[in-house]
Amino acid sequence: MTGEWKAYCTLIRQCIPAISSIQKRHVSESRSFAMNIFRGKIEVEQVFPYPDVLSADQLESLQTLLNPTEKFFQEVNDPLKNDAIEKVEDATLQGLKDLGAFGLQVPEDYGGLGLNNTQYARLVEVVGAHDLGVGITLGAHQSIGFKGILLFGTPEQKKKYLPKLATGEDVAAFCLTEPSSGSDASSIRTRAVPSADGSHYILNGSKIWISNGGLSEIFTVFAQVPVKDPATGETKDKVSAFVVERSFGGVTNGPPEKKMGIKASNTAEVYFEDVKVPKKNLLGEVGGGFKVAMMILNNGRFGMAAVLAGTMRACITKAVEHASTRVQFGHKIETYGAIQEKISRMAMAHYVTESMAYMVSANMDQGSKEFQIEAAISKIYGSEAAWFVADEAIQILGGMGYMRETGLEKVFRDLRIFRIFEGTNDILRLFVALTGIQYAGSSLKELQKAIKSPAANLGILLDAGSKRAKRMVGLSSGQSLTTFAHSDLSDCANLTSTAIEDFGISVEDLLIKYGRKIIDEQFLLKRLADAAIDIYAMIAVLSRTSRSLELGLSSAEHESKLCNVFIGEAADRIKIGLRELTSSKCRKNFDMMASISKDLCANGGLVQRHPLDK
Ligand code: MYA
Repeated sequence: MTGEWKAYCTLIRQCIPAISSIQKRHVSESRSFAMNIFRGKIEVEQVFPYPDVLSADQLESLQTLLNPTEKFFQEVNDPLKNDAIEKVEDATLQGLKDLGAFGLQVPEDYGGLGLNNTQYARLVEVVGAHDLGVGITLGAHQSIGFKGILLFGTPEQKKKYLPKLATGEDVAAFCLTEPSSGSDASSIRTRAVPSADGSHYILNGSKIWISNGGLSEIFTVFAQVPVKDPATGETKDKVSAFVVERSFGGVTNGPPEKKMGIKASNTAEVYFEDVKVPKKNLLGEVGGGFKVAMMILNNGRFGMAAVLAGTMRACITKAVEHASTRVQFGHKIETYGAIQEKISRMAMAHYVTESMAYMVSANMDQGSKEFQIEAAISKIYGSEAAWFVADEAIQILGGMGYMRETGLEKVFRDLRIFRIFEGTNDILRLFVALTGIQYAGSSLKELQKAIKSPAANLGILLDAGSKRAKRMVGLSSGQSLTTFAHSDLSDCANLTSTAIEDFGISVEDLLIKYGRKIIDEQFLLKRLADAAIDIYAMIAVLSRTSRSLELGLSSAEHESKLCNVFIGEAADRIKIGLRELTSSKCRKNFDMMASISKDLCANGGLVQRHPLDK
């Protein structure tokens, strides 16, 4: 053993108790690309080749839905009117129901359109291009409102509820958030206690900011339920999920909230007062409600990326239309570099979002169970990219962009919430970083076991040792994406491979340095998440562009330009971000920022004296 390798083994041994506590459960080998980059490993199964899941028949049936949906949004739906009256016009709502838009993923047997995730993504893109207020009405209903019944419902629950939900006769809502429980979802106070005869639960509590709260007949409600631990005999409250009907009695709602955007969608408080919920309306297992909530949210998040890809497409069309007709200083503004940079960056942001949305939806359709990091990344990236694109579109249109009639002003207001709901981007960044770190921690634990009995685990040790040794002398571990990517993109493939390797090393170093305490290092976790997001963006565009080149698509050359610029810049961003994880200058700044923030909070606002004050 070399001295450095010995030192490494010692470090691993020292930090194992800490790593064990991060890794709360056994994490089996994952096929998820995003999960594996935390181990510095390139797992291509879900990303190369770019997944193509739709059969010719599925594509054809999708097309037969796309045309009428597009026509409906162009001819019937009036987004500015919906926004002004703060509801979706009744005729529009009925039209959407007639189109089947309330039951896109409900199996045909229950009266829905039976679309898979990829088909759903393509249809909601159309909605996103026209009216996000309508999108939230439809999304809150099916993306989260009754998704629990689809995922976890018993055959009886499905039979009872899905047909009316699919037609839109019944509208659904997802009731998780409470006044004292937002991001900290497991801290809800709404409670359901079993009745004396055990036939039902009595539900009490209130939920806030519930999309469709004032329109719904069916609610997926999360509540604390006393659960006895069979091992200890101790009773503790655990979150459980229920399907609650308004008709049970005791369910009421507040008035529609006044919001910045998505005004056409209904948002209201929902109150549950001594609601008798039959036992058979439990969704999933007693005490298993937190996982039910998380799975519903995981399953819905890719839809946001898809819907927002549609929004970006529409914003870009408006911006390009203006740039190619508006003349200033004697030339069309599209000829100026300042505008060209904006348009190309908007196109890249859209390309990444679209590539992510369809990669995640395809992985889900292929039966992957591990897409939670990817789905969270697509939501974070999509919501920030759409904000950027709408902002730049307004900037390109100038004064015209600021006017309500152009439609961008509404889009901008509508978009703001996407960085907040379905998990704030801040909390999702922590989720991405910590979930990945937990997975990486499990591989270090394996290594520690191997160190204890080296003879039996020579393979693991040699592999880890040789990777480490190669890194120490500045050599790559040898994993490369060049064999998977199109040969025209080998530079991009190399940059992506290097980024993954550097990322894995950074995660390992952080784990060794901080152990369990990494959980409290949010300045670092944010940077780690940003790098993970960029890496997933890189792989999504690398894979998609490779496919376009392979197929000889007419847009392949253009896509190749998007891919090259995006990956080149992302690689630089990652280097900077990873350097910040170990930089003492950055550490000083993080500490100082923590202190600045404390000063403000203690002072109730800004601390410095006004420049005019003596
Ligand atoms: S709905 C409200 C949205 N609310 C949220 O998203 C809440 C955000 N908070 C959380 O997600 C959790 O509380 C966090 C964890 C992540 C902070 N997948 O100790 P823990 C497991 C699988 O870390 P906490 C809305 O906005 C974890 O591994 N598992 O938990 C409507 C652990 O397992 P184990 C997960 O610190 C908007 C256990 O849980 C996940 O308490 C309307 C405990 O973990 C996960 N994600 O918090 C939108 N997270 O014990 C409309 C945790 O086994 C939709 N775990 O180790 C529009 C869509 C557009 C479509 C348009 C259609 C037209």
